[in-house]
Amino acid sequence: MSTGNSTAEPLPPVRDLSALRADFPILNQAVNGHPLVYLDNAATSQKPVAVIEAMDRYYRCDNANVHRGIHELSNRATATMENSRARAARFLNAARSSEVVFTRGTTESINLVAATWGADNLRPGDQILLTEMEHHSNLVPWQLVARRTGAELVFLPVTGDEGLLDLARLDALLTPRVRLFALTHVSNTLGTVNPVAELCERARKVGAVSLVDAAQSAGHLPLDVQAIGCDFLACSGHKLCGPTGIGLLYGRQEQLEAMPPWQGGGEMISSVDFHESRWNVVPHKFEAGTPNIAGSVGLHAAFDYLDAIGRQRIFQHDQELAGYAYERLTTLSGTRVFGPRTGRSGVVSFLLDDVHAHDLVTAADQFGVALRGGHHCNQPLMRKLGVPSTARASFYFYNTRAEVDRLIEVLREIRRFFGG
Ligand code: 7TS
Repeated sequence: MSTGNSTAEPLPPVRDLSALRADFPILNQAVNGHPLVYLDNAATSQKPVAVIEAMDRYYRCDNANVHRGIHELSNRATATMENSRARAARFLNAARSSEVVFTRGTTESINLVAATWGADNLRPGDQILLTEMEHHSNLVPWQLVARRTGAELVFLPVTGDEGLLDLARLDALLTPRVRLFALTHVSNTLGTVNPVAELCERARKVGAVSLVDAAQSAGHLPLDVQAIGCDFLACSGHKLCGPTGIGLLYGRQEQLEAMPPWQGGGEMISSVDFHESRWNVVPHKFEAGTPNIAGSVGLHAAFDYLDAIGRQRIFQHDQELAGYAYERLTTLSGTRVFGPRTGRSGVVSFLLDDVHAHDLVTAADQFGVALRGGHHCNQPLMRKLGVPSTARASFYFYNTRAEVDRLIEVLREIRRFFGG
């Protein structure tokens, strides 16, 4: 299936998701003499032909700068980009296109909110509530703004290896001193899926603004910002079959309108004088300079591609594969598997005997199996778990049970090699 537009083709039945592998040319190669088994999807997903070709077509036929010219190509590029924005709004079920800001990705989206909303609203004594499972992208920007404003960071704990949020502690921590509750939807290390709608509602009840880091969820499960009820949501295109260098910030219209601009430059202004300027309307107020137009085209194609499959089906597939991997890993003696046993996303972190995660991942690469080893930008969480790093397998809809079997086979080899 290669869908470059929103007219969905007939869907293959769930059991045939592996047929979609044909849409991903990169998967069909040998690495170190073995068929590639790509299990590093939490870092970045692979790209289907539909996305690659849409960007290629844009550069061949329509490329020009946006919102400037009055010539044909410029008008086409502008319409293309604004169409992508409308498509993104539909993908997130935002009420309006103007609630979608194009950014470089999740990291930039969160930094934008911290630097604008945060600097404008936080005062000494205010609290920012985060969780212990946040990626550095949803931690360090808040540390920076806390230092500037005198606000304080507080953390909702994680319950050890099982990796759930300790919701029994929420009432004590989510007090009216909390101005913002920022949390991840899906943990990139533990695979935990957090109940974000319930948590955003709890935030609202104490008058706190909420931000959801959807980097690991947007391409993996149905997402509806209105149902979640968040003020902000951030995600990256490259983790959901789209290109690198583009992502989204969803912000409720009232929030975006009340926020000061972030970067200054072309496009974000309505008029400029030598000493002062007036700002453009939302969302352009937050999009200084020439945007990633080709990226928005690829992102549009990725949204169409994923929705033609159906995110509920992708979630179901992720859960089945991760559940299977979890069970098989726990049957290997000497493995420690992190995160919840059930209801998890397609991310499984583990350790094998005394083999260091980096050695394990380097050895797996010799067998063509791409894993990730390290702290996964979760250093405080690693400290809490009492480990320097973990190995991580992360799945997407094009991965198969046979690939999980191959992973287990390779891990057995590695253990033999390291004398386990
Ligand atoms: N938030 C979460 C939960 C993430 O997993 C990541 C990236 C980010 C934010 C940052 O996304 P970016 O696109 O702005 O870089 N996570 C990972 C990972 O787990 N391995 O590599 C990148």
